[in-house]
Amino acid sequence: MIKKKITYSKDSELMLADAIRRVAAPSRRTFLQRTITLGGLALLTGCSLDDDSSIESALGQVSQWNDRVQGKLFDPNRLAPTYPDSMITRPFPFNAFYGEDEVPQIDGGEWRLELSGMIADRTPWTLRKLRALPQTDQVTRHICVEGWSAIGKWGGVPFATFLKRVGADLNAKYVGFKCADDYYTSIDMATALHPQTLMTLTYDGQTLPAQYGYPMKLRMPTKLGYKNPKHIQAIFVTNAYPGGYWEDQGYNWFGGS
Ligand SMILES: Nc1nc2c(c(=O)[nH]1)N[C@H]1C(S)=C(S)[C@@H](COP(=O)(O)O)O[C@H]1N2
Ligand SMILES: [Mo]
Repeated sequence: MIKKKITYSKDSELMLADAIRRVAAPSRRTFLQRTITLGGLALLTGCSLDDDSSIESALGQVSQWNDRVQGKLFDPNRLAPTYPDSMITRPFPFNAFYGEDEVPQIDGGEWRLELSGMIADRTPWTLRKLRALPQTDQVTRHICVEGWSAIGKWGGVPFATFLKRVGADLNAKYVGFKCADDYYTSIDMATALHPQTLMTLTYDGQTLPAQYGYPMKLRMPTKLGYKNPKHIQAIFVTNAYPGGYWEDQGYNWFGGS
């Protein structure tokens, strides 16, 4: 069999650079631009890439393949590094898809955590009830794909404790989150059950401040910043891929750190 050699013009190289800019997280762009060639991408995905949308879908396929590999490599018992209190970054950086003056102001007394999907007891939870569960805290590093990282101290309820308590189906694939600011994301069950995955109620020993996700955020030192939802309003357990705010715009779904 004679293989047709596909050659790519300067134009298609520009299309690739453009597609990478659209789908890749900022910190990965330079890396991808240096390592991915159109020929390589075509070989990986078995498609000839001659327009914008085929390039974008090929990059998406590589990202999904990356999700599966990260999922397989994830060791549910391996702990992320922890640090002494003296290494906490002060002040801790704020980040969201909007500015700090637009942080949602939530009334903790009125707030209810809604549960749905593959969960036996879907009764909504109050903040008071969450605070009555056994609490723990940890000092870990938060890594944001926008190019910064910082060490912080988060306290709250191990998510595994909560999921077992409400009778979540621990064999389901995904746990999804809906937030008060229209942010949403989802994680794999193995990470949900990881011992350092925390339903966070405090920051540095104080009630979680508004800008860091009051009344409750999910903190996972095994995942990148965008996978850590703040101001959580609803949690659901499902086998149907739920995506996420940045993930649906091309960020890698697994998002391991
Ligand atoms: N609800 C909500 N959660 C969110 C975000 C957001 O915009 N809204 N941004 C994510 C991103 S990209 C980062 S880096 C962290 C920032 O958390 P911090 O403000 O505690 O540093 O929150 C994550 N969780
Ligand atoms: Mo981020």
